[in-house]
Amino acid sequence: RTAQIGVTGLATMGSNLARNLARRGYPVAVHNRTQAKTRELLDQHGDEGVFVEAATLAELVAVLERPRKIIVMVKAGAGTDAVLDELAGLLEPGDILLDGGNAHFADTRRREAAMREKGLHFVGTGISGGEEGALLGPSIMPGGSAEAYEQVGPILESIAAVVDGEPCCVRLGPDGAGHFVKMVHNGIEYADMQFIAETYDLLRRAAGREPAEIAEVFRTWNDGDLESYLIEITAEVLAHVDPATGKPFVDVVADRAEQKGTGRWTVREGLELGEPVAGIAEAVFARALSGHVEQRAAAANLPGPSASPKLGDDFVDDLREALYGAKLAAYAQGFSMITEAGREYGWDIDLGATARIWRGGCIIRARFLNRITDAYRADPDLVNLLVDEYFTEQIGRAQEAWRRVVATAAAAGVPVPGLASGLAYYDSLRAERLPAALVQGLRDYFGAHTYQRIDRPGGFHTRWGQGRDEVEA
Ligand code: NBP
Repeated sequence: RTAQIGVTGLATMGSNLARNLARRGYPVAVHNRTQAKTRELLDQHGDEGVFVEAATLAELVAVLERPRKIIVMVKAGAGTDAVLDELAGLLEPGDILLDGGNAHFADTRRREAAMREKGLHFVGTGISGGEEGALLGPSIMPGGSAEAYEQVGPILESIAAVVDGEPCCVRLGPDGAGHFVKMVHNGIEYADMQFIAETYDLLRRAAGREPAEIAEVFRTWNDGDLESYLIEITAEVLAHVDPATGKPFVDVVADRAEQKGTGRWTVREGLELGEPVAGIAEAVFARALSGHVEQRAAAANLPGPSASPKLGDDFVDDLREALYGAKLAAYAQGFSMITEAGREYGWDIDLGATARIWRGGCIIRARFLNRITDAYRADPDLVNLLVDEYFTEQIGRAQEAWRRVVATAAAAGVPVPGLASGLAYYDSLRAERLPAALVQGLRDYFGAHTYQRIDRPGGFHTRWGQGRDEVEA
């Protein structure tokens, strides 16, 4: 028996992707290092389509139609390299390998180059949507040659989520482009969750509302501009009551947020590229701080504000605006970072298409992504999302309320690093003059690092210790 496509690595993601393919009518060859998992998949779901069992990678290669197409869905890192090395020895020029794991884009660039040397195509593919997405339709972010995409694109598009008749899958660019975009997607996911958490905290601690009431607030917000998967599940989680204790679930969960690392990758890469992804960074730092149990316990008695601020009547509406404003700022930061990476690595990523394929299947799926697509369609060279006419109007409308929220949070002693940092980004962007001029002056004073002037070209240095005359550098 032959199969049209193969999947190796049949843990949660791989087995669900294989089932998705089989259900769409593709005969799919399945392989897993531990064969018991392959058996289990076939026993439980073998009737959902045509599966061809492969006991070894050599068997997997043997049963595939040419050019062979194999999706590698193993744990990212050394496991991926091991599987790719073995497969490279078995495949023939023109065959296509897809890595659907959460690979770092630099690894993807390295692997793509190595496979290309061997005449093989390598498509580094970001896949978002978790277990359910993999089975029912994820958001798929492939990067690789146009030639390879011609072969695998139609298959990927047919198993992806669909929004308004369009598949949430598009070729984003060569080599690491797909995994880069997936990384930024995850970074934005971190930021989104942090803003939501801060908003909850303000409703809880500054406004004194109970989790069940706050769930209602989020449910209402999900009908407006904020409509998104994360807002929807926030209402679900907040409304949940712990069956063991009868307490709100959110009150019995340890308040230490963990991370697998893609948020950290985004921030590290933002630093390398000189991109101010502050919203994502604050989200990563907030998780890190939450885990500092010992320091938090030691600091628990540090003084806070002596009186609670009086909340305006529209506090809840203000919070909605602040959350929306911060979210827009974080997306602007993420898209700017993708643009800059495109310049650095020679990709030409279509930002409108990026927003379009995030509308369904993935964790940050949201209604307003349509607007981002529109913005980049209207002007593919938009320098920053916030200067698009629609978003200027939106963030302009939100900013007064956003300021009130950040001020109230500071007065109440409730930390809002994400909301505050987003506002600082907004105000920095729009500032006519930044105090960076003073920083330049200081750098020139202590280190003769030179500066540029606003009135003539060239580099200059002031002889601070010797009469303060200015010389050309
Ligand atoms: P895991 O990340 O838990 O990986 C388990 C799979 O990797 C098993 O099939 C395992 O085989 C195989 N494997 C390992 Br571990 N080392 C191997 C090696 N040296 N050689 C061959 N196979 C090896 O699975 P997952 O949660 O399904 O995720 C798969 C990929 O998808 C990961 O890169 C993950 O980051 C990414 N991803 C996950 C999600 C999600 O929601 N879980 C979402 C999006 C992307 P065995 O059965 O023999 O141990």
